[in-house]
Amino acid sequence: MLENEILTENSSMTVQHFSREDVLKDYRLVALSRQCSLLVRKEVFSGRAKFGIYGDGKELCQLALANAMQPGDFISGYYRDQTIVAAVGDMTWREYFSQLYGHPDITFEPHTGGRTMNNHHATRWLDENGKWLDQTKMYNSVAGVSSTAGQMPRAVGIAYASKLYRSIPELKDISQNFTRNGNEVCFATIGDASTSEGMFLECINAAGVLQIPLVMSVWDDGYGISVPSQYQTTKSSISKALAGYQTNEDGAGLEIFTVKAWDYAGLIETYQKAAHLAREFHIPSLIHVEEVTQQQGHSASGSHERYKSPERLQFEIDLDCNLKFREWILENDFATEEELKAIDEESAKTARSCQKEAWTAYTDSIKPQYQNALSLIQQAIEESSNGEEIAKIYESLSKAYYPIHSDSVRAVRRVLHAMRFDSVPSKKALQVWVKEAVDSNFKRFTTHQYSVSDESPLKVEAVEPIYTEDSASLDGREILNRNFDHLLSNDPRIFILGEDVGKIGDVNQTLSGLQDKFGEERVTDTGIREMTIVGQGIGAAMRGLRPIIEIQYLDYIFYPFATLADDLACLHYRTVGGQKAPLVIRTRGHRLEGIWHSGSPMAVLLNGLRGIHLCVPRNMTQAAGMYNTLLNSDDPAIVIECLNGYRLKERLPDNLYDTRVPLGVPEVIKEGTDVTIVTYGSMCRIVMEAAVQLENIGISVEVIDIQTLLPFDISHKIVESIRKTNRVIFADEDMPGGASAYMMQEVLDNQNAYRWLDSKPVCIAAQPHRPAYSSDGDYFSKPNVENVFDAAYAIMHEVNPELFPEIY
Ligand SMILES: Cc1ncc(C[n+]2csc(CCOP(=O)(O)OP(=O)(O)O)c2C)c(N)n1
Ligand SMILES: [Mg+2]
Repeated sequence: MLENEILTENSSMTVQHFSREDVLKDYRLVALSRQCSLLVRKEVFSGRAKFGIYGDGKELCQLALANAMQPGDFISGYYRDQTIVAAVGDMTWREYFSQLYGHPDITFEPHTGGRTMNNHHATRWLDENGKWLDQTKMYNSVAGVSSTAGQMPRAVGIAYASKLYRSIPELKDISQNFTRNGNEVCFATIGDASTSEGMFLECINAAGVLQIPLVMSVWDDGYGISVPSQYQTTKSSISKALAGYQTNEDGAGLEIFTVKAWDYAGLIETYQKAAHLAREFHIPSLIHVEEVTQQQGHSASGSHERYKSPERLQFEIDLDCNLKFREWILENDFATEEELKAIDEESAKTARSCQKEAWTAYTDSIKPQYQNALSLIQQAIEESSNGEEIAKIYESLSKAYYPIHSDSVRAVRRVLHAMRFDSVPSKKALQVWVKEAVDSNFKRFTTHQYSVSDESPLKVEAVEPIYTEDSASLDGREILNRNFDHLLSNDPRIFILGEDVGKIGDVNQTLSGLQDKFGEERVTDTGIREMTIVGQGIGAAMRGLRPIIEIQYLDYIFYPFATLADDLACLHYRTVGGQKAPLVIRTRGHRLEGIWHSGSPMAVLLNGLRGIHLCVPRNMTQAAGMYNTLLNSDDPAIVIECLNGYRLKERLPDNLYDTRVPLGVPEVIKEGTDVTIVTYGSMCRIVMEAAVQLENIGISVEVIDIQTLLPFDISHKIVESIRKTNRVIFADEDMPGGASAYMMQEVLDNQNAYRWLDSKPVCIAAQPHRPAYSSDGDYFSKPNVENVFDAAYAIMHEVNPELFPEIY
C-alpha cells in the first residue's frame, strides 16, 4: 500500500489513494493471518499444542500499523500481534506454528526458541557471539511478555532512546546500528482491559511528559477474558477517560485518535498520521481502536459463549474486520467476489501447509533420540534380569502418540532404575544416552540466562585499588562522584536518570555538579515513577545505550519489580540470546532509618530477579569498581550501595577509574582461624567491629565479604576458609530465612562445606519485621555488633566452655 506516503495532520484519505495491487496484497495477508488463527485453536484441541492465543478480529488494525512502520522501527506488542509481525516480515507463518509447538530450536523458532507461549515475538538483535546486529535495517519486535501491560514500560525507553540519539551529538559516531538520527517510532499495543493496569497509566503520563516517538494502540474488543469494559475502564472508553492528556493550549501531551477496527481507510490514515507526528516531531499518541472483535474468544483454553450475550456474539460476526474489508473491496471494485474467494481458499491452503511443515520439523527433531531410546530399551529387555518391567516401559513409550523429549528421558531413566543390579552392554549404552539427553535438553531449555559474549562481566578481570601514602581520604559520596564523572566523560552512551539525580545530584549528592557539566540529557531528573524509570532504562539499553537508572531507595524496588522480573531478568533467556538490555540499576539500602528507608529484602531480589546480577558493595570504592566492571560488560545488574556509607571517609585509590571488582569473587577482609563469618554490605563494618572485640578475648575470626550475591562465589573460595576454621556464621540484615539462608545453602550444599564443620552452622539475620525507626529501632530490629559477638562466642563456648564460659 502507500509506503512512504505521509499524510499531514489535516489531509484525509479517499479511495483514490489505494491501488488494487496493494489492497489485494493486504487482503491476502489478513486472510492468511485469520486462517492461521483458526488453525491454532484446532491444533490445541487436537492435542498437538498445549495452549494457543491468536489475533483474529485484530487483523486490519494491525495491518494498518504495520504499513506505517519503517525499517528501524520497533513494535512492543502483546500476544495478539501476529499480523503486524508477519506483515513486516519479522515472522513467517511456519515460524508461527513452530512457536505454537514449542520447538526448542532457533533455526525453526528464532524468536524464543520454544521458551514462551505462542505469539510472543522477538527479533534476533544479536549474532551467535552476542554482538549487536544493525537494528536500523530491521523491523524490531521487542521480546513479548505475557503479563498484561508488561510490554509498555520498556516501550517508553525504546522511544526515549530516539530522543537521546537525536539530541546528544556525541552519540553520532557510535549510533549507526541503532538509529537514523532518532527517526524511529516505537509502536506499542495493548488490549482494552489491560489499560486498567497502573503500569499502562504510568506510561501514558511518562510519554506525555517526555514527548517521545511512541504510538500506543489499544485494541478494544470490549473484554478482558470474560470481564467487560464497564468493569475495566472509566466511562467504558480509554480515549474518553484519558482526554485530559490530549495536547492542547494547556500544553503538550498525547495526540488521541479513535478509529473503528473494521474501517480500512480510516485505520490506514490514522496510523500514517500518528507515525508521522512521532517520527518527525517526537509527538506521542494514543490510538483507541474501537469495535474490535474476537472471532474465537480469548484463547484456546475457553469459549466465549460462556460469558457473551447472543447479541454480543452476533456483533463479533457482523463486525468482523476481515468481512468488512472484503465488503469495502467489493463496493469499491478493487476485486470480484471470485477473486476474493480464490484468495480465501489459497489462504486456507497456505496456512495448513505452514502448520504441517512446522509440525513435521518439530516431530522430526524429536525422532532420532526417541528411536534410539526405543532400540536401546529393546536391547535392554533381552539383556536385563528385569526384562518384564522394562518391556512395560517400552510398550508405553512406543505407544506415545506425539512423543516428546521428556517421554524418552523419563522412560530411559525408569529403565535404568530397573537395571540397577544389571551389568550388561545395553545398560552402558542407556547411560550414555541419558548423559547426551541431559546435555541436549540443557541446551534446549536452560542456556542463555546471562551473556555469552566476550563482554560478559564474568570475563572482566579484577583490578584492585592501589593506595599510596599520599592517597587522600574523602567522603564515600565523593569517591562515587569522581567515578561517575569519569564514566560520563569517557562514554557518551552512559546516562543517569532517576528521581532527584539532576539538579541536586541525587539525595546523597553522589552526582552533584554532574548535570551542570554533562547536561540534562546525560544526568536527568524524572518524575516519581519507578516502573517507567526502569522501562526507560531497559528500552534504552536495548538500543545500544548504557543507562544507569536510579531507584532512590531499595525499599521502592517493589514498585518496578514486575518489570524487572517479567521483562529484564528473563530477556536474554527467553530469547535464547536474541536480545539483551545491559541496564545498570543503582539503588541504596540496608540500613538507615525506619520501615521504608532501611530495608534489605535481598532474598526477594535473589528469588525474583535471577538473570540480573546482584552486587552488594560494603563501601563506595567497591561500588565504583563494580560500576566500572558492569559498564564495561553486557549483562544487567543491580548495585545496592550502603545507605549509611556516603559520609564515611574512604581512601581514594590512585587508580580509581581503572578498578574493576570481579563478579562472584569473595574477598577475605580479615584473616582468622577459629570462625569464618560470611557477610556483605553494611554488615561488613559491624562484623569487623565484632571481630576486633572477639580477637581481644582470644577468638580469631576470618571475615569474608562475598561482594556479589549473584553470582555467588564462583570458584568456591569460602569452603577453603571453612576447611581451616571448621566453623561458620552467615550474617546479613535480611529477614530470617532470607539471603543468610541462601548463602548457607550455597556454601554447605553446593560447596560441600558440611564435610569440614565441627560446629553447627549459624545464620544471623534481622527480626522478621520491617525495621523500626530511630537508633533504638535499628538496634533492636537489625543485627548489631553484640549479636555477632554473641553468636561467635556461643560457638566457641561449645568448643571450650572453660576458656569461654557462659556470659548471660
Ligand atoms: C498481569 C496479568 N494479569 C492477568 C493476566 C491473565 N490475563 C491474560 S490476558 C487477560 C485479559 C487481557 O484483556 P485485554 O487487555 O483486553 O486483551 P485482549 O486479550 O482482550 O486482547 C488476562 C486477565 C496476565 N496475563 N497478566
Ligand atoms: Mg480486550
